[in-house]
Amino acid sequence: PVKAAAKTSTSATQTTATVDKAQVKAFKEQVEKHLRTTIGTSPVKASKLAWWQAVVATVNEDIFGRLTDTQQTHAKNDTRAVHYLSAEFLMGRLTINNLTNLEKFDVAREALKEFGLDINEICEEEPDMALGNGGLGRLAACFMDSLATCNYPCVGYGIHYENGLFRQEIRAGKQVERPDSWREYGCPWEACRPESVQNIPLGGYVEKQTAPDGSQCSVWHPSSMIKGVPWDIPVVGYRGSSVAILRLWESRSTEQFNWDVFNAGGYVDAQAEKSLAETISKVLYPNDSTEAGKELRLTQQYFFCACSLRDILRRYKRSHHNDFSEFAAKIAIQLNDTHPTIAIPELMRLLIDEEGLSYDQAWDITSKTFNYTNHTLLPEALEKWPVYIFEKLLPRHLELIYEINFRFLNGPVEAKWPGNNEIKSRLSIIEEGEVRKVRMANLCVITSEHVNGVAKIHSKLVKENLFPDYAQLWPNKFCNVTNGVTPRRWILSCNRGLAELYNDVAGKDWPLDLDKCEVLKKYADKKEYQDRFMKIKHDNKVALAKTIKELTGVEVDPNAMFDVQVKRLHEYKRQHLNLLYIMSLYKSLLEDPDQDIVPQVFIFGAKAAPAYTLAKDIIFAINAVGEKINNDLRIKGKLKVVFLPNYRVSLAEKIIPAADISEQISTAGYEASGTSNMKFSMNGALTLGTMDGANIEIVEQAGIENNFIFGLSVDEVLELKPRYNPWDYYNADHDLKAVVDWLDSDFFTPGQPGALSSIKTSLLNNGDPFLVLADFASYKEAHQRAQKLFKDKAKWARAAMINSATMGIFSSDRSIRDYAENIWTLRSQIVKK
Ligand code: NBX
Repeated sequence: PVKAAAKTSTSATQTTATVDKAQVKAFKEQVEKHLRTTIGTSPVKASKLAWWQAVVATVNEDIFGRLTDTQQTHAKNDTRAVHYLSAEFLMGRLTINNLTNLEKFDVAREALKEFGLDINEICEEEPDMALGNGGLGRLAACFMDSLATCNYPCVGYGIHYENGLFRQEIRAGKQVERPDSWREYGCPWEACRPESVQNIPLGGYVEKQTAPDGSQCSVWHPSSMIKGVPWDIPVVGYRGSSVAILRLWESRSTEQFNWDVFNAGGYVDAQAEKSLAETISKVLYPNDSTEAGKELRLTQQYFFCACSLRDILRRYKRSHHNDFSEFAAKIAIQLNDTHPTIAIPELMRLLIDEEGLSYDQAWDITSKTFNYTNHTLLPEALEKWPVYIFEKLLPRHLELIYEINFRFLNGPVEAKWPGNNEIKSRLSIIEEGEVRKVRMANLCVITSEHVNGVAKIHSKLVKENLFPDYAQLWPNKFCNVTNGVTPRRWILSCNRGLAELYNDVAGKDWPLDLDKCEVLKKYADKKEYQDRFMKIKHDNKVALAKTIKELTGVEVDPNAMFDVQVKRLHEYKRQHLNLLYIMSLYKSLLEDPDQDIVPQVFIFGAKAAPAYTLAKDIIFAINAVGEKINNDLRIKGKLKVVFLPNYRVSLAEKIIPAADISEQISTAGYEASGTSNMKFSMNGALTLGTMDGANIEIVEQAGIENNFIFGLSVDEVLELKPRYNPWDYYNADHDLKAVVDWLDSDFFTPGQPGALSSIKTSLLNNGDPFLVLADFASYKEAHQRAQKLFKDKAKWARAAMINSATMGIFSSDRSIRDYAENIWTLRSQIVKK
């Protein structure tokens, strides 16, 4: 049984809106009905988990009706639809978001209050759906919200991982990974769809056959079959517009699975292989920037693409039978990075081998269907699969890839650059060498109608630096769609105080048209509004301070400046630059404890890929430095450093609304876009960052004078890089030298000298690949500007308000409309009730 909540949790999440009594009563009755008849308990006995499940069952009653309406409307009109293929969807929790989008949050809150329950506490029972690593996966989730809200016919396709991104624990300052079994007790949002199960062939060999007319054809004899079971998660558009579907595939073994082995008496072997089939959707690979080249990973990619394409073909054939002439007019497929690239040869194979089309017909359709979004320029992140893995798993697909490549090199490339073998080897899908490899990005570019980057600067670099030869061949193929984030989750649901302020100044439609928020600029000089804005921020900081205390035991002062860096841990994101600055600040405080500095709390959250040793060392260093600083009485609490374990979507929702400073400090040219930068700015944090990714567009909107920009530009980085020597910076800057050397001592790790040395080694002996030392002085200076402004409450409030007010273009609705207009040529469809 759940005790009555002493008081409803934080003031930051309260609204004063009056709530319709009859609706509250009805919601209450529904929850109680579900508690008894769906969950099988009663109000006196129910655990918090049971209450949450009953709330979900109640909300689902609303959702499923709208889902049917949406699907019927689209089927009736035979609408063109986009199919968003992504190996990751980082959905987070759905309850508050769905209630918000159905405009039932206040009703639900009041109803639960009448049971003596706090809605926020009940919703804490929901596990995060963490089926993604970071920005790329979260972008897919924001896009689903916008697709549904803007009424675009769509399906999201992905993998139903049994285990999402690992749960991070911090033990003795170090990251420890634990499995994340998010649906151990079932997920009440999802529905299994046995009627749409698919069987996917794998392995085996290709037999060449000669047809009676003398032509050659290939027959694939796979060695096994895997069953793909779809799970549907409804995605509710804001104000109940349409309900989109996210369909995630779970792998199971089929009865056919290695039947031969089974019959030959290999009972045990067959069972072992059965578990192999079920391994495919077991776990999300936790790397956010490198490809290990693992067979299982390629199998995952192929598995979900093959299931999704069969699903798409099945639906197409329902209204078009075997006439494929309309296929490209009805179906757009977006590839979220190269992870679903194998869908390209799979569509070719289905059309040729299963549907009987010619190669040319199949290519014509395929090359009009796909589009590709690039999310990274990091060379180590560009997927390349050894040819021998393809030979083993997907021999027929390899054959088709060779054919696509042959026709490309001898067609357009030969026509443009006759006899130029150097260009051919650069543009080839196959990389020659000791281990021959398939370059997935090349296959994407060759096949896709459009290739886009995710921020202006990134798209420019994709075109000019990553694919310059392709850009010469097809200049119009390359375009930009700047990322966005959904204001429903990232303002309305997570910052109710700010949402109410916008309701008051901009009217209630701002979540559908974020440009409306710009009116707040008019109030940015008015004390009354500045006070209100900063009171909202303060309340959010009080709430976060409580969370920090619960999670880390560290006490922080909500009046201090909250400086936040939350994102995956990577050298290019430069958490260690932040750390070096904190150390230098600490050092100066030790030298002069009475100096008048702004009290500051540095807040970190970051997961490191389990095999990324230096990233893990940086996490350890942040914790070690924090431990020392937080317990040093000499500095009188002026400085605190906290590392919040297990950073994830639901934690971001608590952190972002409470930030004063948003650290976006990647080496210019390396962060494709960034998306938390947008969320922070919307919630009134000032960006302290480099001219990289979407930071550039953020300051274009909010004004460079309202943010703290520092460091080398993209051009300066490109110019410096070849002649860069970190020792020059180290030797020239006393302060920098002192903090770098500090890493070598045992000052922060008593009894363990050298425990932080790997960071120094990477900065000096390994060449400091991300120019941390080159940007240090400029970074320090930006922090000084930030401190100075923070002391002037009115000026700070004004800058924060202008940031929040000018983020309209970073609504993911704008991004989705850009895709719909420029890439998918997709029209929205009003759903009939
Ligand atoms: O995609 C991120 C970029 O780093 C961000 O700059 C960008 O804003 C965001 C959305 O466009 N990339 C990213 O998150 N990549 C991955 O998570 C990833 C996952 C698996 C993998 C490679 C990269 N094999």
